[in-house]
Amino acid sequence: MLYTDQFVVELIKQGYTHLCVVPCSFAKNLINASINYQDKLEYLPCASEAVACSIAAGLSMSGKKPIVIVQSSGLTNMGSCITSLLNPYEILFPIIVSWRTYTEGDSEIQHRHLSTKLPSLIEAYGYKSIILNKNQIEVAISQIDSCSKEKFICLLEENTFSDVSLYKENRLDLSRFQKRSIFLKELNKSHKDTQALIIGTTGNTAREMHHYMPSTNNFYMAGNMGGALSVGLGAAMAGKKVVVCGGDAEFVMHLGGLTTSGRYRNLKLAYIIFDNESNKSTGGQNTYQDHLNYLDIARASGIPNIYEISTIDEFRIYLEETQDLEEISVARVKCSYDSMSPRPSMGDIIDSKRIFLSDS
Ligand SMILES: Cc1ncc(C[n+]2csc(CCOP(=O)(O)OP(=O)(O)O)c2C)c(N)n1
Repeated sequence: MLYTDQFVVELIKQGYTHLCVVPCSFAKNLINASINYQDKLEYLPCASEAVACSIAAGLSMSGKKPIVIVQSSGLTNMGSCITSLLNPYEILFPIIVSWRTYTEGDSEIQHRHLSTKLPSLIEAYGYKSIILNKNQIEVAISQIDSCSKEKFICLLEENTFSDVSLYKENRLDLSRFQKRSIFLKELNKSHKDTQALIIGTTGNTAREMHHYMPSTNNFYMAGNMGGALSVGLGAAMAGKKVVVCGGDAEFVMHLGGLTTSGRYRNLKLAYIIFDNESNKSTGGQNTYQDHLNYLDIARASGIPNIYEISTIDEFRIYLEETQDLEEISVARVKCSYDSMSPRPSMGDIIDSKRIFLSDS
């Protein structure tokens, strides 16, 4: 295992300037150390992997030394940037991709395909993959350095880095907000015995829905981060009444889903952004999105009904008011989170697709 703090100090010594990151739980310790050292090596939390790659390209062409850190599913989001920007312009910088694994029967079905195909995807992009050395920092650093000279992408395996906790000043205090599970239980009450289709976004939101919303018609979208609203838009256009449960990191990943939705106001589509200010699913890293006004963005995208919620009483009023609404709405619910989110089984995740075929 690599000693994480020493690894980051070594990156600073080698002159690296920026880490462009979309979090992954496999890279949690490296990301925590990067956040802790951000005064020396700028930590750049990015809305999507495509954004991370483009920012790094801009930095690199301007003489800086960025590194991109993403997870395997995020490498697909970077495809256009890699093939149509990095390749033709010969822009080289280190890209570290956490290699998500899969064992048969595992519920993390979103990682099944790339768990074996990742090296061939990398090859199709015109790169070779190298597995980041887990034992010797000098070797690992020289592998990272080699990515600026040749077309290599570094694969990060689980347990490569030693444990690192965020410094106190980098930890979020969400104690003044109610947990997301409290709101989900309320949603379960208000939507049980209805035909509404409830779509849960990638990560802990869908998992918690499985646990706290046993009486509703739920679709658990394990992967495709950022796509929940667009899936909901499709279902609503097919005539369904839909509630989409999203998150603050998920909201920004494919923001175009919101701008597209705004064009179609007369649909029974409610989008609830559970804003816990963090990527809870990948270790609780701050999303650093204080600068965003989620509801102003929704309004400016053409969404006619907007709700700001931070208590369970406000949530109950919102649920009552929107019960028979036949227009798109967006609600932002300020919340904290439960420390544990039990996973649904693989069968429950895959079977949840049949909800789309039931009458509504
Ligand atoms: C394309 C892609 N990039 C990164 C991830 C890893 N990932 C899974 S959930 C998640 C964070 C989601 O954050 P948010 O939507 O705020 O919900 P929360 O985790 O707080 O429940 C991330 C980064 C992913 N699944 N897919």
